Amino acid sequence: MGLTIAQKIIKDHLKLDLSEGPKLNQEGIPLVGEDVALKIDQTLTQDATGTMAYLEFETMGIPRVRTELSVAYIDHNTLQSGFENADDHKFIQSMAQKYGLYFSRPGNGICHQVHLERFARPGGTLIGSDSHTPTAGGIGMLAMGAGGLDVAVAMGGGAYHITMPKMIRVNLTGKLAPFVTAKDVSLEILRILTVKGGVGAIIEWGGPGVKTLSVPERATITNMGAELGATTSIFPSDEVTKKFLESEGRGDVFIPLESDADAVYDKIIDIDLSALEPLIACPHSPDNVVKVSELANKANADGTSGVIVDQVCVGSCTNSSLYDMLKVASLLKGRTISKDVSMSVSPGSRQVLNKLVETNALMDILSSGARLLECACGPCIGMGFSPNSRGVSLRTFNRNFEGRSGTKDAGVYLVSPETAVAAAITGRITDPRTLWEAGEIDVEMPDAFTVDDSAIIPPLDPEEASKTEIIRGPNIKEFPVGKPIGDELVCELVLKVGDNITTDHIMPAGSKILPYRSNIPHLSKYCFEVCDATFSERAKAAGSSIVVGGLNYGQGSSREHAALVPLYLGVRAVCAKSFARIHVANLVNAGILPLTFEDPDDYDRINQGDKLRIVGIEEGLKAGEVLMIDDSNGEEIKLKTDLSSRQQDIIKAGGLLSYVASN
Ligand code: MIC
Ligand code: SF4
Repeated sequence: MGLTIAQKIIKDHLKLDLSEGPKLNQEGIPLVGEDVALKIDQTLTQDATGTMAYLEFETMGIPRVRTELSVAYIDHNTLQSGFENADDHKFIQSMAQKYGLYFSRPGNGICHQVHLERFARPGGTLIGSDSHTPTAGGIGMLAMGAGGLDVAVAMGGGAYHITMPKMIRVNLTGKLAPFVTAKDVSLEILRILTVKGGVGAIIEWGGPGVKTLSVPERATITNMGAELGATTSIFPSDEVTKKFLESEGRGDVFIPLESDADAVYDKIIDIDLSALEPLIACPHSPDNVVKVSELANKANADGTSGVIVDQVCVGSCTNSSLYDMLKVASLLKGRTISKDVSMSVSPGSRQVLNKLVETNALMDILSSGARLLECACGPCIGMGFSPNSRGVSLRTFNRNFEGRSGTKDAGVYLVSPETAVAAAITGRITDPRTLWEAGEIDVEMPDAFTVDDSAIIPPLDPEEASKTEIIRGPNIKEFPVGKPIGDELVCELVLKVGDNITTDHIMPAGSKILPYRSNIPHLSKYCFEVCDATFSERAKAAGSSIVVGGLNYGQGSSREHAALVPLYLGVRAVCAKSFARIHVANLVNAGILPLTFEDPDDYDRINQGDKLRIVGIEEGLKAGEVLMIDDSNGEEIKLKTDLSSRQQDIIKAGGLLSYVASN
């Protein structure tokens, strides 16, 4: 039996504990569902999760990172409306200097875009404290999003543990038609699989259509694999990859990589690129996908058609490559955007911005009336440029969760750059194919990029590094540490929520809250604010509590704050119908017990405010089953605990930090 691309990389990076497994098949590949320890070649952090990750790394007492390379990026918290973010930047820079990391300065670009350009390599492993780390799968790297603590452990040379995923293959045939893009491929797979469809799987893209897609286009697709809940997504490494690496002056790291012809997949999906149309994800979920033409033809009260648009944003780690920006410039050339639309453009990196300047394409963007924003996440995470009240915002981004833009009642739609520009010009959702002829988009990609790494500070040599003083601002507060779970938990059901709760619900972001990512007591005031503004106070008053959720609980971001803040507020367990991968790992790392209903209908038998008891935990962890007794009505409910033996030990120790300390 042949191997998939991901299986080949996993096989090369297995850290085998021969006494304890994992169970392997004949080809030496772990069986699906086994706990797999992987050697990690590279790590990345961004600033919104990085401050906490470095505080955690510091407690491990390791003198220098033990990876091939680790990079600390500043790209999320770049709006410095007080001292907090600037202090965190200085803290992270001093940590990078002391511990041997590269430091990418604020303004140098979004971590995923810069990493693809300057560091990612085919065949390697990467984890990042950001859920869109799989962007590097576009270059054939096995790249995964993880909680900050997992990244800290990997920086220290420790393994990264995943549950061995299933393999989903997407076969691409044909070629994208003009004005249909890689973003539409992402939206199509979201339409097919939904935001839960990738959980427990690696998505491998293959077939003859692959060679028609450039590396940045592939990266748009692997980037949005995060929205499917997939462990990661990956493309082969081929001639296109080689050319991209050469254009970055990094041809030496190229290796060819493809799946074997007889590789076995758990599921195969076929997509004919030629048959796709421009697509759009409607509020408030990335899988709420319809054809752009449907909304373009929708009748308005005034007799016109096309949903009226207030705001258009181009950028984010999904669509901010030079290719995307040149397309935008080409379509805006000689045109003016609608007077009723406010448009922002944020190039993904300084390399992209510099090229826009060199080629004069930036003039075409600016002359149209669009606003140029910094090379950073910006509006994608509510760091400025929030829409007007009840505004309709079309974004080339990857998430449109309620409230994420910073305006609770805004309606955010996800689109390609082409569809975004069409709406900016007409002021309505418009199918770009009705505005332009095929030949009208004129983009010439350079053979070589102008490489300028002056905003990336390389690691110091070990002696110099060890003299570095860590700079700590007053906003850095202690983070909570979990308690050993014990045999019985007595707790109040403080919050019962429905399906697809995102980490943006649990721990919102945005420009007002993000500066407090290293200040858990302050952050805690906003926990679950989107669902119930009284949550924080009630959880604190309850002392020991449990949260109950529906399917796919904790989807979205990798922020471990969505576990650390509930921990701080006294949450000891979360019981859901099912969990998203990174969040459940973060709960375990924090020492919060994740539980699932043996019978999902039992979700309806418990109510907010109930006094609950979870009993027999010590034995139950091993058996995979515990009993919950509702002391409010005497009901007994069977719950599952699907934890590897390592995770059981972490929970018993009261979280990963205590577990690492005792090992
Ligand atoms: C996001 O897109 O939600 C973020 C902000 O990049 C997060 C990380 C964070 O919350 O800091 C992510 O995707 O992991
Ligand atoms: Fe930044 Fe948005 Fe990408 Fe998250 S999804 S890394 S906030 S650009």
